[in-house]
Amino acid sequence: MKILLIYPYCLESRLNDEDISVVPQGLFYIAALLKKHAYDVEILNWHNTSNRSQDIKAELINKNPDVIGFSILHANRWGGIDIARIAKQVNPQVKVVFGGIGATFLWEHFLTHFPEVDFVVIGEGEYSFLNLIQCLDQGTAYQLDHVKGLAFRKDGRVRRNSDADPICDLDQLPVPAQHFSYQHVSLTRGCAANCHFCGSPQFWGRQVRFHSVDYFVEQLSLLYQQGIRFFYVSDDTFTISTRRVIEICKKIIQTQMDVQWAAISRVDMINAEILYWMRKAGCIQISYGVESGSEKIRKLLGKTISSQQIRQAFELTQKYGIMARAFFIYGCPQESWQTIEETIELIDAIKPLSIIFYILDLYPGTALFDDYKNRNTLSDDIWLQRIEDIMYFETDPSLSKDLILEFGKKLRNRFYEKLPEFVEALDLVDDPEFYPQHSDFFSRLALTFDKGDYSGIDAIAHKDQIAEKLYRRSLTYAPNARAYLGLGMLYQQRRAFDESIQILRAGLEIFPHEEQLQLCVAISYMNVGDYHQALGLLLKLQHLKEGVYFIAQCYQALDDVTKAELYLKKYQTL
Ligand code: B12
Ligand code: SF4
Repeated sequence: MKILLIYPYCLESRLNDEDISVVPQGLFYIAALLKKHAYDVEILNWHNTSNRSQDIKAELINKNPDVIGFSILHANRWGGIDIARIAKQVNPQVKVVFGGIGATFLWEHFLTHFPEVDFVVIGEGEYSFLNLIQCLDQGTAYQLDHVKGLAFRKDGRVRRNSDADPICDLDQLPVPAQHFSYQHVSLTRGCAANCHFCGSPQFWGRQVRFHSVDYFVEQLSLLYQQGIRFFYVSDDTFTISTRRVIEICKKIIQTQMDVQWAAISRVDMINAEILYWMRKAGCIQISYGVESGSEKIRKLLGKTISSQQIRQAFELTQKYGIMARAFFIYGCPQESWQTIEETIELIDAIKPLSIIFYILDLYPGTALFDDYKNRNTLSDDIWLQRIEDIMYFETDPSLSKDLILEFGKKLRNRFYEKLPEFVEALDLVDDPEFYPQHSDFFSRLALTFDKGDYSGIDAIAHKDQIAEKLYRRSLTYAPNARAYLGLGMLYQQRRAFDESIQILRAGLEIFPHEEQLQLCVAISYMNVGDYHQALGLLLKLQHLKEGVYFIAQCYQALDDVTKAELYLKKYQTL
């Protein structure tokens, strides 16, 4: 039996494509369990196949699956429907299963209106899907009634079996990294909080379940062996158990895994001890849901955190050289210029170095969506419209699209305007044990202004001066190849080649094998006309395409036409 697991495309493209381009972690768990039971299963990341129905058709003909499972969030449900339709045209016998958070809360809607959807797996998917596959494999239709967590059509009506029991011991699930490569990992399932805009509590339950520390670290090690060096820890609140997190951090340090990672937490679930260990073990960013500066709005959203907790968490996190990233939501019930001003005040107080601003969306499975449906006596038929989602402001006559856009503009501009001040105010813990980490922190932040996310934002003033200051701050803590390179390149851009050579040479004394430093200093030498010095360095970099290119340039400048042509030819074949 051939099983395809597909992550379908969303309707709209995003500013940050990364948000929608990653296969949900759950699909790896599901596939690993199927593999353990000797099923032929393949995962397809089709987040970018919108408008490519011919390719989709050809691929489905080629793969010829018996069952297709789609991972549905919400924004990608139409992608799932479109692909399912093509799959049914190709082979009317293929069984289509929808699963995931977006399928769970709209199971009845999908089974009522979309004949191409045969089954919906509700909630946590591993065992329900496996049981369904085993039934289909054995051809025992009557047993479908016994598959917990399954909804389907029977005798012309939609039917939902009893819910599946939550997997109490998450470690009984095979480690997906035995078969797959990915960067998103998690320790827990469930969230003890109950924010009204979030689907997690209803989907996973408010009882938090854990993988063991050993399972989690084994997963990291397997991925590390595959060459993965950066992880996204995707738990709703990774730090919910201080003991477990510290144990994990100690194991990462003991095993000398040279990794960096980002996590998600809550401002009321963080303390100095945990931050100490997280930073030591390579954590570089923690994202916190702050949502709004208005206490009134936070209350309406069910976000039970105080301004004091928010301030403390941001201060403490940044002290350890971890980027504290804030999630804010605007366009909320009772949003006004006054509440936007309160959000700005809070931003000024917590001085975050990164913010993601979202407009409040209403998702099935959330208290706010239920409230909207009840207020307007609506049914799930609203999702028959070919739209991704419904934004809260569209349901509230006191808010208009123009006003929301103005709010967003104001928030973003104010943040960018203040960002240089926030950078200036950074005050890291003065502990020599952390100096290498601090050095890494400042050089990475510098890079963000110099070449990364902030480099293209006009509203941020004096980016190259900020970057220079940060690279220099990095070097006050410890030597850092990224900082030397960054500074060397900044001087190059300013055509201050002698200074560039000086700084890059200093870097090369400490990091003699850093190829980018060698390449960069060679370019500076070329710019001051010292082609012999440049060649001396470049000839060691013949395995790099850029190296070969600049060797050709040097020979050309030195009038060695034969060698220049030789290297140019070599460059063209690389
Ligand atoms: C980490 C995370 C992200 C990460 C990465 C996600 C990833 N690709 O792994 C990033 C930052 C990229 C991200 C992006 C977005 N996210 Co997000 N994200 C999460 C978070 C915190 C954890 C997801 C996770 O790893 N869960 C653990 C794994 C094991 O579960 P899982 O993947 O859901 O799979 C299980 C089940 O869902 C089910 N299942 C899943 N697929 C399938 C398929 C089949 C066939 C079957 C049978 C079962 C099944 O079985 C799996 C195993 O039990 C969740 C909250 C949560 N706790 O669920 C929000 C959440 C899923 N995200 C949410 C949102 C809104 C978004 C964005 C739309 C944000 C934005 N505005 O751009 C984007 C876009 C995503 C998209 N394509 O639509 C919402 C979804 C609401 C909804 N109904 O759509 C959630 C629930 C948070 C919330 N505020 O409510 N997200
Ligand atoms: S927003 Fe975060 S804290 Fe709130 S319920 Fe969702 S996952 Fe939990």
